Amino acid sequence: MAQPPLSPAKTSAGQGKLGTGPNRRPGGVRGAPKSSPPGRRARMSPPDTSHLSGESREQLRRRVLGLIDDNRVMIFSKSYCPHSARVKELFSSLGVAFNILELDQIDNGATVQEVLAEISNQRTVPNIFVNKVHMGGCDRTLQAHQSGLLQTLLQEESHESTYDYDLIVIGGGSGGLSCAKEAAIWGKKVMVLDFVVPSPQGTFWGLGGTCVNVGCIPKKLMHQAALLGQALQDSRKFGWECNQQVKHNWKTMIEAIQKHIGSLNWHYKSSLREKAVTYVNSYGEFVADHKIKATNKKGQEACFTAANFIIATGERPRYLGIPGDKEYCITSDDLFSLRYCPGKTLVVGASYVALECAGFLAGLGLDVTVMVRSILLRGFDQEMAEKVGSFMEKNGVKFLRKFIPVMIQQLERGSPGKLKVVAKSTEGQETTEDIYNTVLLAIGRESCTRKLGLEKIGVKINERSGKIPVNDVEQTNVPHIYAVGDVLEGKPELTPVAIQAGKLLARRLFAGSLQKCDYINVPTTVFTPLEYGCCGYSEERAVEVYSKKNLEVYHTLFWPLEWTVADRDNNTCYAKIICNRLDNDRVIGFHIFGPNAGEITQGFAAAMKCGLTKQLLDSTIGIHPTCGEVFTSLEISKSSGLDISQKGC
Ligand code: FAD
Ligand code: NA7
Repeated sequence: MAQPPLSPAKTSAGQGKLGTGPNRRPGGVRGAPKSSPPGRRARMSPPDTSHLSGESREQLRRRVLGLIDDNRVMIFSKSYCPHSARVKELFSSLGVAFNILELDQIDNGATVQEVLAEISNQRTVPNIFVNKVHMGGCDRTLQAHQSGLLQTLLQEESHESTYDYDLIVIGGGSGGLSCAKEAAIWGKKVMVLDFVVPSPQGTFWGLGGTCVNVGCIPKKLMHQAALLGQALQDSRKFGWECNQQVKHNWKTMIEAIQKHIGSLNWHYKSSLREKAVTYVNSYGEFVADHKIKATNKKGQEACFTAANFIIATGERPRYLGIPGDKEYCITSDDLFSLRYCPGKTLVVGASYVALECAGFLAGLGLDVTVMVRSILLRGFDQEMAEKVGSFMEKNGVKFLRKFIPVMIQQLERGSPGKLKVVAKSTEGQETTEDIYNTVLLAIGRESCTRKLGLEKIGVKINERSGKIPVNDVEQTNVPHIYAVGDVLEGKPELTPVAIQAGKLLARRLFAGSLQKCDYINVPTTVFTPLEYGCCGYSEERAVEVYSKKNLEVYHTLFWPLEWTVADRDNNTCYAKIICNRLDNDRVIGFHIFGPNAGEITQGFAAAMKCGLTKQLLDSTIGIHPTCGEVFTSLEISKSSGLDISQKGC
């Protein structure tokens, strides 16, 4: 439905100029109305939209944003409101022209008020914006006048119109794309630069970043491939007769997974196009404060400027720095599109990428060894980590503990070839040699921040880790440069975290929102053959923070119903919660090792956000027969020392 534009009363030249604080709305909303005489009332004559669809409300929101963007001083007011009158007097006394929209004098004033609440977190009037900065109401504007902030804001000149873009995002992965798309929704002119530097083995991929191409998505699909193998075995006990030899075809799996990834790459490109985000397949490097050089794969260079930048360049796998590693080893960047079955595989590393890959490769029937430098799953609850390890060991994965590789030598070329791996003990002089078809390095990841030209513009990084420190609004030490996702120092390296941080950042920058990304109690799951899901503190960390005497840990082993007929072990799956006695037995740590742990953990994470306590868990009625119900009947505390083993069903 066509709607007449809002008609703001434009006062002075006032193309807003903004800085980059979280409340600012730099850049103009394209297509928004232009100037009208000083001091005039903004006309707003659209029909009442309160009954209309979300899309029409979205149009209204854009038009409200247009008023804010195009007017140096924009006052949303009610004609009878004494506070609004005071603010108008203030601007008049300063000789500053302003624009007013009297919400009581338009049909859809209530809806505009709701939209303003979404934009600015403020429902009341007057609601004042100066040079696109949300000032707040009467009191805050008067205070800003007293402190001189208001005058400073009024004096600012606009530079934004001189930039090519309102926002340039470097990195088209989980965080970058979410931020770019959200900024475009708010009418900003946005560019995304994304470029994949091929791995040392020559692997590269399309738009979407790590998660889509070489992370979560192919990993989970390969995990599923392995689970199906297990299900085939279980199925015989349930009466399925599949006498013929069942074998797995690596090439078929890879083709199917890559086809899915291809469709996701296409989807990402077209969703950028739909939102009018400019996508450039080039490598970005800062050359000046507001200027970036983009180099494409042919080496052609172009420069672009922007008011704001987001660094979302993620990480790439680390190498060992020993003879033969880059020549002969692969990493997760190569595994998911490997054209041939890797055969007998050595996985180096013991964190979640290593164990997940080892788990699904073994599940597909391969001979797999994991070389562990120290402990499994550093940073995770160690009791759970050992359970993950021993389950994998029982299911055919070999562990070579306290060894590190020192040399990789090619014995035979081929697909796969043969590699000799020499390793040495971390505890003594002992060395070992073995032959593998494939060596997969999963020894951590390095932030892609060192070739971004950050030193040229003064953005600080942690020199050791390459990570970027930011404040609680993801702003670096250079005010117009922000960062999200895996490049951030001290934040969880997970796709949903990057997505949430990117989206909220765009809303703060361009939509007047104040909501920050909450990095506390982020749930995660290790997709090993038997999944491990967790949220909140590990037991070790909880003890460090709260001390043992203030904690109660409840736990139990459990036997999933599906495992009974399948004759699988009745004392493998395990559930544990850690409760803070000083805080009403609040659940501060949630851990589950069992089938579908990822699905289970998600719901309990939401409950923890709502302040889940042991009592609330006890009063929750379970869903029978499920694994998740075990948390509604946890009776045995660890401190009691009582036996938790399962005798039967
Ligand atoms: P990325 O998604 O890595 O995107 C960064 C993009 O920037 C890349 O496309 C990169 O090529 C590009 N780039 C880098 N430098 C430049 C430059 N100078 N110019 C232009 N472009 C550049 N997370 C989960 O939540 N669940 C999981 O199950 C999970 N599994 C994983 C499994 C594996 C094997 C790995 C490696 C990771 C996994 N993760 C998982 C982590 C998840 O993938 C990351 O947390 C997420 O992708 C981070 O998003 P990002 O936007 O920070 O960076
Ligand atoms: P992590 O979580 O950084 O873990 C790295 C693992 O590799 C860990 O087990 C390390 O052992 C081990 N490691 C590190 N360096 C070496 C060397 N030189 N030799 C042998 N073993 C080594 O990395 P991931 O790849 O699992 O995951 C990184 C992120 O990527 C993760 O957060 C996901 O979001 C995706 P240590 O415990 O240090 O002895």
